[in-house]
Amino acid sequence: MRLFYALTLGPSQKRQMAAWQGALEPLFGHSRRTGPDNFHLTLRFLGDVDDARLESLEAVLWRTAGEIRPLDFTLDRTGRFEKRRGNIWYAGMSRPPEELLRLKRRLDHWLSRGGFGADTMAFTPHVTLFRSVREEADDDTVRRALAGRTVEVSCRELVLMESRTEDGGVRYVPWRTASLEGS
Ligand code: 3AM
Repeated sequence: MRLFYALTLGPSQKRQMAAWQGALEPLFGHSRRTGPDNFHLTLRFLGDVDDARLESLEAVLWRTAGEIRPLDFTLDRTGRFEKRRGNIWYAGMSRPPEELLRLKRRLDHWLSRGGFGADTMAFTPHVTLFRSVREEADDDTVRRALAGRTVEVSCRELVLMESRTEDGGVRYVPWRTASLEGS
């Protein structure tokens, strides 16, 4: 099973992300939008996992969620990751809350204790909007198109998500979900 840990967005936040895509799409050449149900914030990508390790990953989910309080963040900017086959554009945050950074640290801690190693990638909390962007507008044009929109997100759950390839597309489906219950 192909898995990753993530925070998910509610229906209203997903609609607002789709509105960001609507505002930005005319500025880009050919690109691929994240599907309306697939918006999420990845905390740690695992890749294909053997069945024998699923129980440990579930234990990491419960342990981490038990330590972290429900958290809020504001998506208030866009950013991009440069990729050879076309850039990724995302919604990001100017000020990631401390509890989100702590969540990432504790998740990595328990994964490392469980023998899954350290994360090799720097943590840039983001919600992907577009992939394979080859022609893009300059930052000012993008900012103007978004006209100061922000999206408030409240997270109450940590999700171990399955990435499924279906009919040529990818669908993200929660496999296990744990309430954030830290105090
Ligand atoms: O949160 P985003 O959409 O940026 O890009 C993939 C997606 O992240 C990322 O994991 C999330 C769910 O698929 N991903 C896919 N393959 C990856 C890899 N080999 C990867 N992240 C790191 N390494």
